[in-house]
Amino acid sequence: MSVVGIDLGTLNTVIAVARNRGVDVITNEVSNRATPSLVGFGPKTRYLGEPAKTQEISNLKNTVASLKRLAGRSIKDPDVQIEQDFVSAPLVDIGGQVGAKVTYLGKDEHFTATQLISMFLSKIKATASVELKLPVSDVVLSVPPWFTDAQRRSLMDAADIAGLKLLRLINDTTATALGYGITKLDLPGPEEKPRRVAFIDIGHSNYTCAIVQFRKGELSVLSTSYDRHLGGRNFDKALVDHFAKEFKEKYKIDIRANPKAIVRVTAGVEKLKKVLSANASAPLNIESLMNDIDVHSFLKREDLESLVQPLLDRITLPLEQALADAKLGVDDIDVVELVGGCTRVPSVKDRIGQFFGKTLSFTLNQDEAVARGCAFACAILSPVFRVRDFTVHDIVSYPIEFTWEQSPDIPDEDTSLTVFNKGNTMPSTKILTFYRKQPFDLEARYVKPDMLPGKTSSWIGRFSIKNVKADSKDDFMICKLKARLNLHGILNVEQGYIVEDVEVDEAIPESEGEKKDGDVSNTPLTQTEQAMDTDQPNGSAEKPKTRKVKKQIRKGELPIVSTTASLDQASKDAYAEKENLMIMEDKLVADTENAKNELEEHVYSLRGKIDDVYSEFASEDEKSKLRAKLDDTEDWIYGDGEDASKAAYIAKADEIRFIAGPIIQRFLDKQEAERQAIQKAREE
Ligand code: ATP
Ligand code: K
Ligand code: MG
Repeated sequence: MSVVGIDLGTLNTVIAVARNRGVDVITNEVSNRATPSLVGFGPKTRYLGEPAKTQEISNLKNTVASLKRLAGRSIKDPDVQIEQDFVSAPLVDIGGQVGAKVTYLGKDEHFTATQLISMFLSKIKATASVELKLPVSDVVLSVPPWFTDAQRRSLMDAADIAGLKLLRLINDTTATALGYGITKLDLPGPEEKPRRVAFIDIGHSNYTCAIVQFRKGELSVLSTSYDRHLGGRNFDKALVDHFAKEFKEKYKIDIRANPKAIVRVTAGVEKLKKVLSANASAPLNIESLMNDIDVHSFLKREDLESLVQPLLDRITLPLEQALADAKLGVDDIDVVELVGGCTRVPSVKDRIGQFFGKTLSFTLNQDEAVARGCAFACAILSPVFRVRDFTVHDIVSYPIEFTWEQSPDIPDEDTSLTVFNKGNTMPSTKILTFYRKQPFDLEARYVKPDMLPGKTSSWIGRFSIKNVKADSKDDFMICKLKARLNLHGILNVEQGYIVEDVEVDEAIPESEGEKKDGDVSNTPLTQTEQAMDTDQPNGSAEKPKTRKVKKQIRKGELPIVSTTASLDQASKDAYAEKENLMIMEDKLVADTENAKNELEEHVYSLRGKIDDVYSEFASEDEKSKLRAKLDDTEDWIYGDGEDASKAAYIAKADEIRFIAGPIIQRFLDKQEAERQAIQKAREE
């Protein structure tokens, strides 16, 4: 079983794998260490990853980018409108979820964002299993820390549809921090001052800062802040705008009116931007951009800096926010680690360096740190792998509350309670207590819609608690509900049960009078308590003193029916079936293409060898028959056989083999005879 971490980036996806020697990044079918996060659709097949990039310019209407940023979003969301600027296929509404409209196999098709991501993940899974020569199932996938419940559930469903077992959705910067911490041998001990590191990741679309505290064997995220719309693509856009204006004046062409030209200029400026990270000026040359016009220009680094000034001005805000949330000052930060492609821009580095007033650190691989961290996280969770113990305490990004209808029997009962607060540790479990005589519903939602991306709905889920009734004495049932913000950062009411009060003997604890952690309610009727994820150790060996106390004894389960943003099992199964069908169709197309290429190669190589190495092993008659067959086959490949089936190509190859086989055999027999003669001579 393999242990795989995936950084699903807006632009590029990186796959890392944990092996006994450590974590390695693996290469794809064209030996790249990152795969374009793109899916495309064609008349015969899908294009996933690299082929989608190769086909992009000629297939704009059917190519979908920004995959993860579409997860769990709605077409009405202004954020999705922003995304449409970066996605060449038209985005559409599919039953409340955003998706893309494409032409595939000659037909109009609508695919939801979840489906599109699952297609891409299927490809990543195949890439990994080819490289590892092992089936791939267990994975850890990264997400921006600001992803909501619905966005996370969309990714989980996508992984599920792709046949992946998602062991954890981990926040990008937390993965980076894990990769940093687990490989450091010099972290402070439990009594020493912890090491505090600011991790800053600026990628293609997204900017995150996390302040993380390290001690030997553990990390705690203290704060996370972000600008959800700041990354390399915004730099590219500023440059495209600049050149669009310039080309209009200089060449009288309007690239805005030509989607292909925009994409080519975007690719050109991305390259130019990278060159400017290491050089004072750089050229931009594009042949036949529009109306047969070649464009030539260049840019100086200071021109770039003035064009992106408004973007640079946004860099400090998240840093201030991160420090404020962590209640720290710049001097409390020991190390500032930068990752993500956009942190290579010198002016970006300058701004960050000025803010912290210290030398920036680049000890992590900027492109691969997130994927490597994911692979470590997967290794920690995988049953087949042993790694050094390392505990990760992440935090809650948005406050979550439960609401419910007031019980008819309890007139002064509160009807809402904030159960998880921003900055609380995650994962986390809280037990909620309700006194009820009839079934009831809980609704979970984000408390502050303003904090959420775009116009995301604050609704998280509805949980119907069944089988509640008055007990034998017509009294309330004491209902306990286990609400958990789990390892993936999603919320569930995982369990419900009833308890009864009874009197029991209890040992008197030594730490009397401590306030129970996590008790966030002051109402007597509805309250939460921090559940223990592990048992408390009992240090004392002496016979403990006891006293009579009221205790709650568990009396039976309460069924819960949950409605969340996750797909139901039937829909997931249907999507998985459809995905498998598409994988098979793609494979058949690829196999057919291979059979055709092999046939073509066979024709060319035989034609060369008839008059060369095979010449002395064939009669003139055989030679002319074979030549005629090869000519026929070639005509067929470029004529009727242009678009034939795999079986047809194989049949043609067999026909050739029927004539060429005996000739080749004679050649091989002679070679073998010579080899044996040499060996015999040597032995004598
Ligand atoms: P995100 O994290 O936002 O989802 P991502 O992980 O795909 O996206 P990265 O791979 O970290 O993004 O970074 C890609 C961005 O970094 C691109 O905009 C790319 O142009 C930019 N970039 C890469 N190398 C350089 C460089 N040398 N100079 C400037 N920019 C660069
Ligand atoms: K990446
Ligand atoms: Mg990234």
